[in-house]
Amino acid sequence: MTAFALEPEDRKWCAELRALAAGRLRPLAERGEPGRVNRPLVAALGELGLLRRVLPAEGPVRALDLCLLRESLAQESTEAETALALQGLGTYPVVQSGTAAQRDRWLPEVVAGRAVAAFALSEPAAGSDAAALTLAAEPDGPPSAGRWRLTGEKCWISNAPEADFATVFARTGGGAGSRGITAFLVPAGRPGLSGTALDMLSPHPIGTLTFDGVPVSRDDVVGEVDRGFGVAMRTLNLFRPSVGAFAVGMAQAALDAALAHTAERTAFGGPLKELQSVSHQLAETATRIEAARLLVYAAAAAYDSGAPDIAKRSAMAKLLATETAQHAVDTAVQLHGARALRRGHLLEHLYREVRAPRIYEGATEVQRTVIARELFREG
Ligand code: COS
Repeated sequence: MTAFALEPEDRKWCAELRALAAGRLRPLAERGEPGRVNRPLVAALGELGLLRRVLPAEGPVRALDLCLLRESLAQESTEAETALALQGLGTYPVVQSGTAAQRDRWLPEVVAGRAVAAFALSEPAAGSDAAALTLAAEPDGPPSAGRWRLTGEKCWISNAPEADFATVFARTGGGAGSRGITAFLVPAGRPGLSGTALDMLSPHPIGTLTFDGVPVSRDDVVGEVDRGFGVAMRTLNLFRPSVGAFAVGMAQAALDAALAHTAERTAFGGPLKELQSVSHQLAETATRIEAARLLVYAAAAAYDSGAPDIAKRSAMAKLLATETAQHAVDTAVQLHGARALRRGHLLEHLYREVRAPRIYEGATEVQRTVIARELFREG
């Protein structure tokens, strides 16, 4: 990729992805139950080789691939997009910091679409302030035994409680705040682990996980004891631009719908698009989407080249793209009028989908904090 454009083969791949999403994935998504894990859809993402592209067997995860996948799928099926992204988010900590045994056990299952992953960081009293989490990992026996029991609750966890495993961040207590947190790979079915599905505005599966003395051992530790906060933050550095890509995909779908509608719908003696108040809104929206897309691609390319300022770029990309998508979808709804609010309309769906990304993986306000801190640190 140059600074300003995708390579022709990337553009071709995106077109293929959109066709796959429309032809193969959307029908499966439509048969799913809102708010529940759609296992046939996850299996299809595996069979089509898309999960392998997110989590390659060899070499690093490529942020630009992840972004192009998310943007392209989002244009045709947000359910397929999010199912793919959540496999990556829950599994990437293991790819990045896990042991060979953990990777051998779970990666083949995840990329085949047979195992469903979750990323369990947020708690009822620790969302934006992730370092305030209190899920307790209490020693179970002498320190040399390397065993703990997890007690507490995780909340607003995508794919919970149905996921087959979760990367869980718990307080082992070696230090205060971000210093005493450890990441554990916790498979479903461990004694004391339960959870409930939450009925949310956002259409994808989200739930709670309750830990009542759940046993974990040093074999389950992802990375180092007391160094789990870094595992979470490095995961978010990769995934935040890709949330931006998801948002860009939704924004583009909304703009496409608005272009088609305003060309076809007549009012006041002609097509809506001939009203300058309409065409200027479309022009403004398209310009903002293009700016967001470029920032997402730039952040992804910076990630892939190992740039030092990735936390800042990643935050900027997520911030601009998710806020832009909210504006784009809202504008498209307004240009469509009441028909867009009818349950089942594409824009009614996007209106629900577009809200959560401004909150999850770091709310817009958190991204501003990250950016400001980096600016002062650089200064
Ligand atoms: N990349 C790599 N390392 C990072 C990092 C990043 N983006 N952000 C923080 N760190 C590291 C710091 O370098 C520091 O390391 P040391 O302990 O080795 O010095 C450590 O993490 C603590 O950093 P900091 O003091 O900045 O942490 P804070 O508690 O102030 O928290 C924010 C920082 C607000 C940025 C963090 O809590 C956050 O990202 N919150 C949002 C959480 C989120 O996205 N939740 C969504 C869950 S997924 S839906």
